[in-house]
Amino acid sequence: MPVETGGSSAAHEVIPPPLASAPAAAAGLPPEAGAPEELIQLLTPEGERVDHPDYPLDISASELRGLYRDLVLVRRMDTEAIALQRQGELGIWASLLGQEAAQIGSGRALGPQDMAFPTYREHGVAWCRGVDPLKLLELFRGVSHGGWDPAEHKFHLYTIVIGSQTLHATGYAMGIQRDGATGDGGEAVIAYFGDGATSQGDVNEAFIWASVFNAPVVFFCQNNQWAISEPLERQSRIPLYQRARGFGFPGMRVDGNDVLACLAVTRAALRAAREGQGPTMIEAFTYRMGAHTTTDDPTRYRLAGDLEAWKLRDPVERVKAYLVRSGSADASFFDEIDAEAARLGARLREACRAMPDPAPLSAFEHIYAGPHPVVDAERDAYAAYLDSFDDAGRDGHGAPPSAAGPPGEPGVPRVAQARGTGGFGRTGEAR
Ligand SMILES: Cc1ncc(C[n+]2csc(CCOP(=O)(O)OP(=O)(O)O)c2C)c(N)n1
Ligand SMILES: [Mg+2]
Repeated sequence: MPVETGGSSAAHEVIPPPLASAPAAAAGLPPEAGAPEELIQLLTPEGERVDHPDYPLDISASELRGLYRDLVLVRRMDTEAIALQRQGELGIWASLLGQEAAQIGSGRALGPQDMAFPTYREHGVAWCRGVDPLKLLELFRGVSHGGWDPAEHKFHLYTIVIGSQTLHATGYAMGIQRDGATGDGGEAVIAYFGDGATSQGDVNEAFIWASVFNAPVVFFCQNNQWAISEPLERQSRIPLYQRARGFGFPGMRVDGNDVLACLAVTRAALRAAREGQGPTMIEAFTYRMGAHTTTDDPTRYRLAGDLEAWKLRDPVERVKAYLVRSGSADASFFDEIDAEAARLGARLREACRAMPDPAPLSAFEHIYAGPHPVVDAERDAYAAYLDSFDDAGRDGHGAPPSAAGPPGEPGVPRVAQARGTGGFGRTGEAR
């Protein structure tokens, strides 16, 4: 049956369903998740532990409780960040709601020596790498250029350019391969990206380089079914994980809402990378429960019913159910975690509001490793603009810098005007 989507760019278009989709009802997933034998699951949506012959996982009750704590705390961080954005404290936020298990499972599979390359949504992985959530808020508040030291946390800066981090990760992986830093207990690399990113040239190039050079990199794709308003059907005619085979390395699909399956499969793929078996692609089959970012309104392009179905596959609730079912946690444990989440929320709210504004001219720092004439010209123009306010302000005719653009041609973006003062070629393009 053709499916009608209401996507902004595909309104009223009829899109046939993807090929090769056997029912996955046994795994509690929609038909497009594929046959149960192609979906790796260790914990069902009802919180029942199941075995998979290729991915045995021995996990203690205390480790399980630790994963639950991670899931709850990153969800709380995300909820606070959305609220802070709505209150005008953050410029924008990209929610991870629904993707907690994919991020915590894969993030906890990493060793301290491993290097991770995220997109802009990997708040759960950041948590696993020991990045203070406040550092993420700094970035989305626009008061820092990045927020954390990638070398200290072995967690690269967030990357907005879709898919480009897969090339960075592959290059890095080829580097550690040449340094002899892999091997037993050695380093491996993981690159995160979305379903939409798989259509990017960069990602396909990264796959080829990683494959032919046998680079120690795991490609972890969170298939959350949407690339802003573009549905998965617009990215691929086959399940995404099957793409890996065409590039010459293994791919597998894991229940992305199952933290145990994500942990076990990522561990195995990292081990293979360390041992010299080259790259693996993991497709974590999940769903973006919220908007693409706080600037987006998903009710314009998707059905409320889909959301309701995915709520039943919640990644946090199934771990809670299993903890209770297996007698691994009691009510006091859940109360403690809730109280810790409330404390985290309060700390984030207070500290976010108290963040000092950066000096305006610091926006021009760290653009290039050394001085650059275009940047120098832009900085000088902006400094002159800021200086102009003292006079204007004294005359009582000034407006605060945040409410007005610099003097110049009306209707021309500020950046283009600032560039214009330097007289460099790109000015023409910008105009
Ligand atoms: C090279 C590039 N093209 C377009 C965009 C605009 N853009 C931002 S997010 C996005 C969708 C990405 O979808 P997906 O890879 O599925 O990741 P998700 O946001 O769902 O996590 C697009 C097209 C961009 N940031 N970079
Ligand atoms: Mg997506």
